[in-house]
Amino acid sequence: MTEFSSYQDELYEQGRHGHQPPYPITFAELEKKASAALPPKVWQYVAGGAGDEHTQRANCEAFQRWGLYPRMLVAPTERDMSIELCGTRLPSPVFMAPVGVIGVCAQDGHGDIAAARASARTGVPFFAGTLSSDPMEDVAPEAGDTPGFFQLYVPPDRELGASLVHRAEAAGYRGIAVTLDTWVTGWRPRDLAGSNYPQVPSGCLSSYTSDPVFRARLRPGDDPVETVVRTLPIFGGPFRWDDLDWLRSETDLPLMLKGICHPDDARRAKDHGADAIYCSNHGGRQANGGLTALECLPDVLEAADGLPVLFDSGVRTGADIIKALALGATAVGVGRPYCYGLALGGVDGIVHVLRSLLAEADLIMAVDGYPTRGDLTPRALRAVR
Ligand code: FMN
Repeated sequence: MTEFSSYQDELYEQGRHGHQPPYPITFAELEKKASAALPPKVWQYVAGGAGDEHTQRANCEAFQRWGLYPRMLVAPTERDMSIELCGTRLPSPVFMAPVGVIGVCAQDGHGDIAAARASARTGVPFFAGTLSSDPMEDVAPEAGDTPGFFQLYVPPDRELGASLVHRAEAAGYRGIAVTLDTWVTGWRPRDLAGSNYPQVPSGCLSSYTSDPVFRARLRPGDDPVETVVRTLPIFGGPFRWDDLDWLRSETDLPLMLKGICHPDDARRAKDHGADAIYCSNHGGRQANGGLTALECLPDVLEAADGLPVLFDSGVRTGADIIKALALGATAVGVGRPYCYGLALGGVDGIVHVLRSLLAEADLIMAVDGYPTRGDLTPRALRAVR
């Protein structure tokens, strides 16, 4: 059992020796400092969302409409947040969501490696992205004993898609999240205003440029990065139900479908052999539809009918994590918070962000009297106006 609350003790102990916390404690401060630390185009790409960003803001605000009941006379001195996800035991239900440009959020341009190292240090798994600064094979071992997962954008070229999948298997990733909501890039005013596409993602094409199928197709003199940008929809292309059947036939790794928000899609995903549903609206980056991922979660959970349901979009605090778990999510992901930690402090910055989220979540379980993940049920929540 991991004592996540011990991070609080460490911070107070450092204070006794005259050291202030090296990185911000609140998300608001983290965001403010990251905006100053990142190059403007990278900042706009990471922080921005679709349309007027209503959905992106609403994702965060949705958590305020739930309140947690404190339960007294329980005082659990030990808490157990561990979970099982698709056959993999994890010390906590928190994960780092796939972030394609995480590579360029790091000062040295190797953010995927930094995320993997933070994963090794915290036990928080990460999803290596198809869009990565370092090839997936170089990233995987950096996570040490912490299991990692691979996020797949499916290129229209199936031979290339199959190659990415088989490389992920060989590299030891424990599952594949196929991203469904980004087959075309959403309307992103911040990037449009700065003509900022595909400059930022093009720093993260090494899983394509290192791919043997891709390389075999290069002609003498072709520049690999140029060729990807010219010939591939770098976020994948149209992906439909029969494509899913093809993908299912290519791998025995657990398949998680990322971007499912409608219960009918969750039901159909199960029929098509998905191993997990990943309820997300891409942090409001893709379609400014107004419906938050959290609002979609209960119906998706019901339709998933026992399949694990991963969740992300708008999680900013330990309290948000606990609320998503109480609604029924199997595991809860963060996106922008760890990007900002990386921007400020590299591996240490990510570790700080993850340990802070876990410590807050753990302390809420302590104070509110929920000893285990299993005690967090919808009965722990009340809807508030
Ligand atoms: N999701 C993917 O499935 N693949 C990606 O390549 C990807 N790139 C992202 C890049 C950035 C800069 C951000 C912020 C998110 C990206 N996402 C990607 C979405 C995240 O996986 C996740 O769904 C989202 O960030 C969660 O919302 P949050 O940022 O509010 O925590």
